[in-house]
Amino acid sequence: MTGTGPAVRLQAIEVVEVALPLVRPFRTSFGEERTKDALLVRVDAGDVAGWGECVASPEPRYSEEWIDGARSIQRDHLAPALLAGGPIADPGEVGRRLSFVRGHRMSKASLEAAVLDAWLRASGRSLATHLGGVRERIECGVSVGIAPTAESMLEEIRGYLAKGYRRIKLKIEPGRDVEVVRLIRDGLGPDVPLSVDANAAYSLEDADVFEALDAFGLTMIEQPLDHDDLVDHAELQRRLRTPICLDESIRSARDAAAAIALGACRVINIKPGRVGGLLEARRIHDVARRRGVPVWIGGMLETGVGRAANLALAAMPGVTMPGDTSASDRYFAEDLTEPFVLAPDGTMAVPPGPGIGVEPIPARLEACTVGTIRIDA
Ligand code: OSB
Ligand code: MG
Repeated sequence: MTGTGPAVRLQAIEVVEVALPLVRPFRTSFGEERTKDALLVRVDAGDVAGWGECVASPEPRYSEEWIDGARSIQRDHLAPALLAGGPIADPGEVGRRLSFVRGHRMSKASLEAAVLDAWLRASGRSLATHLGGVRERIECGVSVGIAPTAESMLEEIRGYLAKGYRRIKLKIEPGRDVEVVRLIRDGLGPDVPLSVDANAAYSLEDADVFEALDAFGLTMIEQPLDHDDLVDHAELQRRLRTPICLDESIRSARDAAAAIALGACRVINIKPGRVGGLLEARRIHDVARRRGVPVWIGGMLETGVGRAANLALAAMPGVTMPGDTSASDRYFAEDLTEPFVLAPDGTMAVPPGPGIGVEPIPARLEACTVGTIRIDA
Protein backbone atom coordinates (compact mmCIF):
# COMPACT_ATOMS: atom_id res chain seq x y z
CA MET A 1 0.00 0.00 0.00
CA THR A 2 2.78 2.46 0.79
CA GLY A 3 5.12 1.44 -2.02
CA THR A 4 8.55 2.92 -2.43
CA GLY A 5 10.23 5.54 -4.54
CA PRO A 6 13.45 7.48 -4.84
CA ALA A 7 14.35 9.68 -1.89
CA VAL A 8 13.32 13.32 -2.11
CA ARG A 9 16.25 15.72 -1.70
CA LEU A 10 14.75 19.02 -0.60
CA GLN A 11 16.61 22.11 -1.79
CA ALA A 12 14.13 24.76 -0.76
CA ILE A 13 10.63 25.32 0.53
CA GLU A 14 8.50 28.18 -0.75
CA VAL A 15 5.41 29.42 1.07
CA VAL A 16 3.17 31.31 -1.34
CA GLU A 17 0.25 33.30 0.01
CA VAL A 18 -2.70 33.50 -2.37
CA ALA A 19 -6.09 35.22 -2.33
CA LEU A 20 -9.02 34.18 -4.56
CA PRO A 21 -12.41 35.88 -4.52
CA LEU A 22 -15.25 33.51 -3.58
CA VAL A 23 -18.29 33.45 -5.86
CA ARG A 24 -20.45 34.12 -2.79
CA PRO A 25 -19.66 34.86 0.86
CA PHE A 26 -19.37 31.76 3.03
CA ARG A 27 -20.92 32.23 6.45
CA THR A 28 -20.70 29.80 9.37
CA SER A 29 -21.49 30.12 13.07
CA PHE A 30 -17.93 31.41 13.59
CA GLY A 31 -17.71 34.05 10.87
CA GLU A 32 -17.92 35.00 7.22
CA GLU A 33 -15.33 34.77 4.45
CA ARG A 34 -15.54 36.61 1.12
CA THR A 35 -12.10 35.68 -0.12
CA LYS A 36 -10.24 32.40 0.03
CA ASP A 37 -6.86 33.20 1.54
CA ALA A 38 -4.38 30.36 1.74
CA LEU A 39 -0.73 29.47 2.01
CA LEU A 40 0.53 27.11 -0.66
CA VAL A 41 3.68 25.17 0.09
CA ARG A 42 5.99 24.29 -2.77
CA VAL A 43 8.89 21.98 -2.11
CA ASP A 44 11.74 22.16 -4.57
CA ALA A 45 13.55 18.84 -4.88
CA GLY A 46 15.68 19.57 -7.92
CA ASP A 47 14.23 17.43 -10.71
CA VAL A 48 10.81 17.42 -9.13
CA ALA A 49 8.60 19.76 -7.13
CA GLY A 50 5.53 19.18 -4.99
CA TRP A 51 2.60 21.27 -3.82
CA GLY A 52 0.52 21.32 -0.65
CA GLU A 53 -2.17 23.69 0.63
CA CYS A 54 -2.36 25.00 4.19
CA VAL A 55 -6.02 25.41 5.23
CA ALA A 56 -5.43 27.87 8.06
CA SER A 57 -7.76 30.88 7.72
CA PRO A 58 -6.95 34.56 8.33
CA GLU A 59 -8.40 34.33 11.84
CA PRO A 60 -8.14 31.50 14.40
CA ARG A 61 -11.87 30.80 14.64
CA TYR A 62 -12.29 27.30 13.24
CA SER A 63 -9.26 26.16 15.23
CA GLU A 64 -6.31 27.87 16.92
CA GLU A 65 -4.33 28.09 13.67
CA TRP A 66 -4.31 31.16 11.43
CA ILE A 67 -2.41 32.30 8.36
CA ASP A 68 0.12 34.65 9.96
CA GLY A 69 0.89 32.08 12.63
CA ALA A 70 1.20 29.37 10.01
CA ARG A 71 3.65 31.39 7.93
CA SER A 72 5.71 32.09 11.01
CA ILE A 73 5.87 28.50 12.30
CA GLN A 74 6.65 27.22 8.82
CA ARG A 75 9.43 29.74 8.20
CA ASP A 76 11.09 29.65 11.63
CA HIS A 77 10.54 26.10 12.87
CA LEU A 78 8.99 23.54 10.52
CA ALA A 79 10.72 24.21 7.20
CA PRO A 80 14.22 24.46 8.72
CA ALA A 81 13.73 21.16 10.60
CA LEU A 82 12.42 19.43 7.49
CA LEU A 83 15.30 20.73 5.34
CA ALA A 84 17.94 19.83 7.93
CA GLY A 85 17.20 16.14 8.09
CA GLY A 86 18.72 15.02 4.76
CA PRO A 87 17.02 13.08 1.93
CA ILE A 88 13.50 11.82 2.63
CA ALA A 89 13.08 8.18 1.61
CA ASP A 90 9.63 7.76 3.15
CA PRO A 91 7.00 10.53 3.47
CA GLY A 92 6.17 9.27 6.98
CA GLU A 93 9.50 10.87 7.86
CA VAL A 94 7.95 14.35 7.51
CA GLY A 95 5.66 13.84 10.50
CA ARG A 96 8.51 12.41 12.54
CA ARG A 97 10.84 15.35 11.77
CA LEU A 98 8.13 17.85 12.71
CA SER A 99 6.77 16.09 15.80
CA PHE A 100 8.94 18.20 18.15
CA VAL A 101 6.53 21.09 17.46
CA ARG A 102 3.30 20.74 19.41
CA GLY A 103 0.10 21.23 17.43
CA HIS A 104 0.19 23.36 14.25
CA ARG A 105 -1.39 20.49 12.38
CA MET A 106 -2.50 22.52 9.37
CA SER A 107 1.01 23.83 8.85
CA LYS A 108 2.54 20.36 9.22
CA ALA A 109 -0.10 18.87 6.92
CA SER A 110 0.75 21.25 4.07
CA LEU A 111 4.46 20.41 4.28
CA GLU A 112 3.74 16.68 4.35
CA ALA A 113 1.37 17.05 1.39
CA ALA A 114 3.99 18.88 -0.68
CA VAL A 115 6.67 16.27 0.09
CA LEU A 116 4.25 13.43 -0.70
CA ASP A 117 3.37 15.09 -4.01
CA ALA A 118 7.04 15.44 -4.98
CA TRP A 119 7.89 11.90 -3.80
CA LEU A 120 5.01 10.37 -5.76
CA ARG A 121 5.76 12.43 -8.89
CA ALA A 122 9.33 11.15 -8.80
CA SER A 123 8.04 7.60 -9.19
CA GLY A 124 5.03 8.45 -11.37
CA ARG A 125 2.39 7.22 -8.90
CA SER A 126 -0.84 8.93 -7.92
CA LEU A 127 -1.73 9.96 -4.39
CA ALA A 128 -5.00 8.02 -4.59
CA THR A 129 -3.12 4.82 -5.42
CA HIS A 130 -0.64 5.45 -2.63
CA LEU A 131 -3.45 5.93 -0.12
CA GLY A 132 -5.11 2.66 -1.15
CA GLY A 133 -7.89 4.24 -3.20
CA VAL A 134 -10.46 1.88 -4.71
CA ARG A 135 -12.56 4.18 -6.90
CA GLU A 136 -12.02 6.57 -9.78
CA ARG A 137 -14.99 8.83 -9.09
CA ILE A 138 -16.28 10.14 -5.78
CA GLU A 139 -19.72 11.30 -4.65
CA CYS A 140 -20.01 15.01 -3.96
CA GLY A 141 -22.09 16.98 -1.54
CA VAL A 142 -22.12 20.70 -0.94
CA SER A 143 -21.90 22.83 2.20
CA VAL A 144 -24.29 25.78 2.19
CA GLY A 145 -23.38 28.88 4.16
CA ILE A 146 -25.82 30.74 6.39
CA ALA A 147 -27.83 33.27 4.35
CA PRO A 148 -30.23 36.00 5.50
CA THR A 149 -33.36 33.96 4.76
CA ALA A 150 -34.36 30.32 4.38
CA GLU A 151 -35.80 31.26 0.96
CA SER A 152 -32.44 32.47 -0.33
CA MET A 153 -30.81 29.28 0.99
CA LEU A 154 -33.50 27.20 -0.75
CA GLU A 155 -32.84 28.94 -4.03
CA GLU A 156 -29.12 28.29 -3.73
CA ILE A 157 -29.77 24.64 -2.80
CA ARG A 158 -32.07 24.08 -5.78
CA GLY A 159 -29.27 25.26 -8.03
CA TYR A 160 -26.89 22.70 -6.47
CA LEU A 161 -29.42 19.88 -6.73
CA ALA A 162 -29.98 20.73 -10.41
CA LYS A 163 -26.22 20.31 -10.92
CA GLY A 164 -26.34 16.84 -9.36
CA TYR A 165 -24.96 17.27 -5.83
CA ARG A 166 -25.91 14.25 -3.74
CA ARG A 167 -26.07 15.73 -0.25
CA ILE A 168 -26.81 19.19 1.11
CA LYS A 169 -25.20 20.38 4.34
CA LEU A 170 -26.67 23.44 6.01
CA LYS A 171 -24.67 25.63 8.32
CA ILE A 172 -26.64 26.49 11.45
CA GLU A 173 -26.13 28.78 14.43
CA PRO A 174 -28.18 29.68 17.51
CA GLY A 175 -31.30 31.50 16.32
CA ARG A 176 -30.99 30.12 12.77
CA ASP A 177 -31.56 26.45 13.32
CA VAL A 178 -34.84 24.59 13.84
CA GLU A 179 -37.13 26.93 11.88
CA VAL A 180 -34.67 27.35 8.99
CA VAL A 181 -34.16 23.59 8.74
CA ARG A 182 -37.93 23.02 8.91
CA LEU A 183 -38.56 25.43 6.02
CA ILE A 184 -35.77 23.91 3.95
CA ARG A 185 -36.82 20.33 4.66
CA ASP A 186 -40.42 21.22 3.73
CA GLY A 187 -39.23 22.93 0.55
CA LEU A 188 -37.02 20.04 -0.56
CA GLY A 189 -39.20 17.14 0.51
CA PRO A 190 -38.15 14.13 2.60
CA ASP A 191 -35.90 12.41 0.05
CA VAL A 192 -33.07 14.94 -0.34
CA PRO A 193 -30.12 13.86 1.86
CA LEU A 194 -29.76 16.78 4.26
CA SER A 195 -27.38 17.40 7.16
CA VAL A 196 -26.50 20.33 9.40
CA ASP A 197 -23.18 21.67 10.71
CA ALA A 198 -23.12 23.85 13.83
CA ASN A 199 -19.33 24.39 13.97
CA ALA A 200 -19.32 23.97 17.74
CA ALA A 201 -21.78 26.81 18.45
CA TYR A 202 -23.92 25.06 21.09
CA SER A 203 -23.64 23.48 24.53
CA LEU A 204 -25.43 20.58 26.16
CA GLU A 205 -27.95 23.07 27.59
CA ASP A 206 -29.21 23.48 24.01
CA ALA A 207 -30.12 19.77 23.74
CA ASP A 208 -33.74 20.78 22.98
CA VAL A 209 -32.57 22.32 19.67
CA PHE A 210 -31.08 19.00 18.61
CA GLU A 211 -34.08 17.03 19.90
CA ALA A 212 -36.21 19.23 17.60
CA LEU A 213 -33.82 18.72 14.67
CA ASP A 214 -34.07 14.97 15.29
CA ALA A 215 -37.52 15.03 13.63
CA PHE A 216 -36.26 16.15 10.19
CA GLY A 217 -34.63 12.94 8.98
CA LEU A 218 -31.17 14.48 8.81
CA THR A 219 -28.29 12.30 7.64
CA MET A 220 -26.21 13.69 10.49
CA ILE A 221 -25.64 16.61 12.83
CA GLU A 222 -22.04 17.82 12.50
CA GLN A 223 -20.06 19.19 15.47
CA PRO A 224 -22.93 20.53 17.56
CA LEU A 225 -20.87 21.10 20.74
CA ASP A 226 -17.44 22.44 21.78
CA HIS A 227 -14.50 22.12 19.41
CA ASP A 228 -12.50 20.08 21.93
CA ASP A 229 -15.30 18.09 23.55
CA LEU A 230 -16.05 14.37 23.38
CA VAL A 231 -17.90 13.61 26.62
CA ASP A 232 -20.83 16.01 26.10
CA HIS A 233 -21.19 14.81 22.51
CA ALA A 234 -21.53 11.26 23.85
CA GLU A 235 -24.28 12.44 26.20
CA LEU A 236 -26.07 14.24 23.37
CA GLN A 237 -25.71 11.27 21.01
CA ARG A 238 -27.44 9.04 23.59
CA ARG A 239 -30.47 11.34 23.37
CA LEU A 240 -30.69 11.47 19.56
CA ARG A 241 -31.59 9.11 16.73
CA THR A 242 -29.72 11.27 14.20
CA PRO A 243 -26.02 10.35 14.01
CA ILE A 244 -23.59 12.94 15.33
CA CYS A 245 -20.63 13.57 13.02
CA LEU A 246 -17.49 15.04 14.56
CA ASP A 247 -15.27 17.51 12.72
CA GLU A 248 -13.36 19.93 15.00
CA SER A 249 -13.13 17.44 17.91
CA ILE A 250 -11.15 14.83 15.94
CA ARG A 251 -7.51 15.88 15.63
CA SER A 252 -5.84 12.49 15.41
CA ALA A 253 -6.43 8.78 15.00
CA ARG A 254 -6.24 8.56 18.78
CA ASP A 255 -9.08 11.09 19.11
CA ALA A 256 -11.09 9.08 16.59
CA ALA A 257 -10.63 5.88 18.59
CA ALA A 258 -11.60 7.68 21.82
CA ALA A 259 -14.67 9.30 20.24
CA ILE A 260 -15.91 5.99 18.88
CA ALA A 261 -15.26 4.18 22.19
CA LEU A 262 -17.17 6.89 24.09
CA GLY A 263 -20.09 6.90 21.66
CA ALA A 264 -19.45 10.60 20.93
CA CYS A 265 -20.16 10.18 17.22
CA ARG A 266 -21.39 7.69 14.64
CA VAL A 267 -19.76 9.41 11.65
CA ILE A 268 -16.42 11.20 11.18
CA ASN A 269 -15.58 14.10 8.86
CA ILE A 270 -11.91 13.72 7.89
CA LYS A 271 -9.92 16.81 6.92
CA PRO A 272 -6.19 16.32 6.38
CA GLY A 273 -5.32 19.83 7.61
CA ARG A 274 -7.19 19.46 10.88
CA VAL A 275 -5.48 16.17 11.71
CA GLY A 276 -1.90 17.03 10.75
CA GLY A 277 -1.63 15.40 7.36
CA LEU A 278 -2.79 13.01 4.70
CA LEU A 279 -1.12 10.06 6.43
CA GLU A 280 -2.88 10.72 9.75
CA ALA A 281 -6.11 11.18 7.75
CA ARG A 282 -5.60 7.68 6.38
CA ARG A 283 -5.00 6.33 9.91
CA ILE A 284 -8.31 7.86 11.03
CA HIS A 285 -9.98 6.21 8.06
CA ASP A 286 -8.44 2.88 9.09
CA VAL A 287 -9.49 3.21 12.75
CA ALA A 288 -13.06 4.09 11.78
CA ARG A 289 -13.27 1.34 9.17
CA ARG A 290 -12.15 -1.34 11.63
CA ARG A 291 -14.91 -0.21 13.97
CA GLY A 292 -17.58 0.05 11.26
CA VAL A 293 -17.90 3.85 11.48
CA PRO A 294 -18.53 5.61 8.15
CA VAL A 295 -16.32 8.55 7.22
CA TRP A 296 -16.36 11.23 4.54
CA ILE A 297 -13.90 13.88 3.44
CA GLY A 298 -14.60 17.43 4.54
CA GLY A 299 -13.36 20.65 3.04
CA MET A 300 -12.01 24.08 3.94
CA LEU A 301 -12.91 25.89 0.69
CA GLU A 302 -9.60 24.69 -0.76
CA THR A 303 -8.15 25.79 -4.07
CA GLY A 304 -7.51 23.07 -6.64
CA VAL A 305 -4.26 22.10 -4.87
CA GLY A 306 -5.96 21.06 -1.64
CA ARG A 307 -9.05 19.81 -3.44
CA ALA A 308 -6.98 17.34 -5.48
CA ALA A 309 -5.58 15.78 -2.29
CA ASN A 310 -9.06 15.60 -0.75
CA LEU A 311 -10.34 13.76 -3.82
CA ALA A 312 -7.52 11.24 -3.48
CA LEU A 313 -8.49 10.63 0.15
CA ALA A 314 -12.12 10.20 -0.87
CA ALA A 315 -11.12 7.25 -3.05
CA MET A 316 -10.31 5.17 0.08
CA PRO A 317 -12.66 2.24 0.69
CA GLY A 318 -14.09 3.36 4.05
CA VAL A 319 -15.24 6.71 2.65
CA THR A 320 -18.86 5.69 2.20
CA MET A 321 -20.68 9.03 2.37
CA PRO A 322 -20.65 12.00 -0.05
CA GLY A 323 -18.13 14.63 1.07
CA ASP A 324 -17.84 18.42 1.00
CA THR A 325 -15.48 18.29 -1.99
CA SER A 326 -17.53 20.35 -4.43
CA ALA A 327 -16.57 21.50 -7.92
CA SER A 328 -14.29 24.51 -8.46
CA ASP A 329 -17.19 26.66 -9.70
CA ARG A 330 -18.98 26.31 -6.36
CA TYR A 331 -16.18 28.45 -4.90
CA PHE A 332 -14.33 30.35 -7.62
CA ALA A 333 -14.95 31.96 -10.99
CA GLU A 334 -11.43 30.74 -11.78
CA ASP A 335 -9.49 28.14 -9.76
CA LEU A 336 -5.70 28.07 -9.40
CA THR A 337 -5.51 24.73 -11.19
CA GLU A 338 -7.51 23.30 -14.06
CA PRO A 339 -11.07 23.37 -12.70
CA PHE A 340 -12.62 20.37 -10.98
CA VAL A 341 -15.94 19.68 -12.67
CA LEU A 342 -19.01 17.91 -11.32
CA ALA A 343 -20.62 15.31 -13.60
CA PRO A 344 -24.43 15.41 -13.87
CA ASP A 345 -24.58 12.29 -11.66
CA GLY A 346 -23.02 14.26 -8.78
CA THR A 347 -19.59 12.64 -8.95
CA MET A 348 -16.13 14.04 -9.59
CA ALA A 349 -13.06 12.29 -10.99
CA VAL A 350 -10.13 11.47 -8.73
CA PRO A 351 -7.04 12.86 -10.47
CA PRO A 352 -5.21 9.86 -11.96
CA GLY A 353 -1.89 11.60 -12.66
CA PRO A 354 1.32 11.42 -10.60
CA GLY A 355 1.18 12.93 -7.11
CA ILE A 356 -1.93 15.05 -6.57
CA GLY A 357 -2.33 15.10 -10.36
CA VAL A 358 -2.66 18.86 -10.76
CA GLU A 359 -0.50 21.97 -10.40
CA PRO A 360 -1.25 25.68 -10.14
CA ILE A 361 -1.42 27.29 -13.59
CA PRO A 362 1.59 29.67 -13.54
CA ALA A 363 -0.19 32.79 -14.85
CA ARG A 364 -3.16 32.15 -12.57
CA LEU A 365 -0.90 31.60 -9.57
CA GLU A 366 0.92 34.82 -10.29
CA ALA A 367 -2.35 36.73 -10.54
CA CYS A 368 -3.48 35.41 -7.13
CA THR A 369 -0.18 35.65 -5.25
CA VAL A 370 -0.01 38.11 -2.38
CA GLY A 371 3.48 37.25 -1.17
CA THR A 372 6.13 34.53 -1.23
CA ILE A 373 8.82 33.49 1.22
CA ARG A 374 11.59 31.01 0.51
CA ILE A 375 13.54 28.89 2.96
CA ASP A 376 16.71 27.34 1.52
CA ALA A 377 18.37 24.16 2.68
O1 OSB B 1 -16.96 22.95 9.25
O2 OSB B 1 -16.83 21.80 7.51
C1 OSB B 1 -16.66 22.87 8.08
C2 OSB B 1 -15.46 25.53 5.61
C3 OSB B 1 -14.54 26.20 6.37
C4 OSB B 1 -14.35 25.82 7.69
C5 OSB B 1 -15.08 24.76 8.23
C6 OSB B 1 -15.99 24.06 7.45
C7 OSB B 1 -16.20 24.48 6.13
C8 OSB B 1 -17.21 23.87 5.26
C9 OSB B 1 -17.01 24.04 3.78
O3 OSB B 1 -18.22 23.34 5.65
C10 OSB B 1 -16.64 22.79 3.09
C11 OSB B 1 -16.16 23.06 1.68
O4 OSB B 1 -17.01 23.26 0.83
O5 OSB B 1 -14.94 23.10 1.46
MG1 MG C 1 -17.69 21.07 9.87
